[in-house]
Amino acid sequence: MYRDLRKFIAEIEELGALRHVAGADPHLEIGGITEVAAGLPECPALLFDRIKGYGPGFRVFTNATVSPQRAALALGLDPALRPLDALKAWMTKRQTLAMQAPVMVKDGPVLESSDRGNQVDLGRLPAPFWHAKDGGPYIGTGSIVVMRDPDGGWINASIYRVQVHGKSKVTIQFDHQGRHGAIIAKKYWEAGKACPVAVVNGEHPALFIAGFEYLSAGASEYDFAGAIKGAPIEVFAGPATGLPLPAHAEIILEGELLPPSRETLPEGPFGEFTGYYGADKRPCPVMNVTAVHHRSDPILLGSPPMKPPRFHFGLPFRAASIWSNLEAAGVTDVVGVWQHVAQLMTVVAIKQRYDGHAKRAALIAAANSYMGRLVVVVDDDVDPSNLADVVWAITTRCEPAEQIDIVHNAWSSALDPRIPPEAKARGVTSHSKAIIEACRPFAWIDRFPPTSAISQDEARAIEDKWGAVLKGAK
Ligand SMILES: Cc1cc2nc3c(=O)[nH]c(=O)nc-3n(C[C@H](O)[C@H](O)[C@H](O)COP(=O)(O)O)c2cc1C
Ligand SMILES: [Mn+2]
Repeated sequence: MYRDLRKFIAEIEELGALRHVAGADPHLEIGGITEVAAGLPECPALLFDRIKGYGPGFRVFTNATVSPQRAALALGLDPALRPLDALKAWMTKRQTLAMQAPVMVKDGPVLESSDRGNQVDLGRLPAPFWHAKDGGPYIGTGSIVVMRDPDGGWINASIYRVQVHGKSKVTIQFDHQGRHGAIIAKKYWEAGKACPVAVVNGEHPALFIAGFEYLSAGASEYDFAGAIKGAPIEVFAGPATGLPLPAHAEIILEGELLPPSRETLPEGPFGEFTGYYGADKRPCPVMNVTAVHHRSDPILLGSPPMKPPRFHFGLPFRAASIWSNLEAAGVTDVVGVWQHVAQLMTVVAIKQRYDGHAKRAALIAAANSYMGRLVVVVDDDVDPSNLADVVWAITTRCEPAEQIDIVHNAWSSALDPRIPPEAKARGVTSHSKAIIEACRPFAWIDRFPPTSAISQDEARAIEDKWGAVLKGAK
């Protein structure tokens, strides 16, 4: 597998999916170009150079994994796989991953340039101002926040957004208090200490993916990334914090996260993955940055949230976990799970074997659908990754009066744009979910009118045999 982000970018270039952009403005233009590009059918990845106001060499890389092909590539899977096959391959691989603890090294390219103490000036790094109503520039949209649990000593390394506030201060935002980073920081604060912390940017894409996974407390995202990579992540001891930090990352900030009793700063608002500003500016923990390390000609990995269907990952990784949850719970005959609208809608495809099978699958999927109001179950002839097919199934196989259920007070978050402000003020972070059984009713499934469409298998065979002709080959 590729060694680091630079090698990953080189592989994308080989696939013809990289565009070089020169002269863009970090104030709204990089964000705008990124959003427009992510909406194009080919979703190109973008490498920005000669960024307005910065010297050549300081680069920003966006849309790294927004296409299914590049999400597969990042996992070391064949990018030519059909998206649902790629997700299934990941679901299967994920179940048997062998964790790999990082190895310590003495040095690394990220130490090519280091600033300490009052030399630190975050203004030298081109942190983009991504969306028009954002509260400021964000250096961390796809970066990993590293902390050590003071009790167990294990390392948490997951993604929380990082806003820049002047020369040497940033804020780190936890969506809710259950985030491992929030739990760890609180332990230091309750002991009257600041929490040593590092923000790692331009990390290996396997770590970017690991940083989004729901792992259990005590399980390090570093080990999970090593498992994906098939080789341990190489880390060195951060000179300012002693935290283990990836030697091949592009940019690393070290410092301490101050107890909120000492200082907070207003964070946000920030355009979120729902396509809204669901949460207003609010007080947020502050990181005092005491060291900045970066490679020569560093590449800042940016993964701004954008209006759906654009999403950080072109394969819906959380659908792979739900697929595993279904299998672990003993639900048989699941042929596919997918999420649309940037994970706000979950679809499960099953081959029905008994009455109640579809609802059993739906309830498990609904329980684990974060912020998603729609959960749909379809039959095995419907491709769950094809939204048009899913809507066709809903409109032809679902009698709303009989096959839609509403579950109340289910899992959402403070970022949900549809929870009324008064309810949010009362602490409401739940919503209702509609479970849509878009399957043929099991009791008379044999008498349901047959479909006139060719089967998915037939369609694939035709694509394999005639695809080149259909694409215009002579
Ligand atoms: C690009 C990106 C940005 C994210 N931003 C945040 C964020 O600002 N705050 C947050 O709490 N979670 C954010 N998340 C989600 C968390 O990274 C994710 O839920 C992770 O599993 C949390 O890790 P933890 O269990 O170690 O706390 C983001 C995810 C991605 C992919
Ligand atoms: Mn974690």
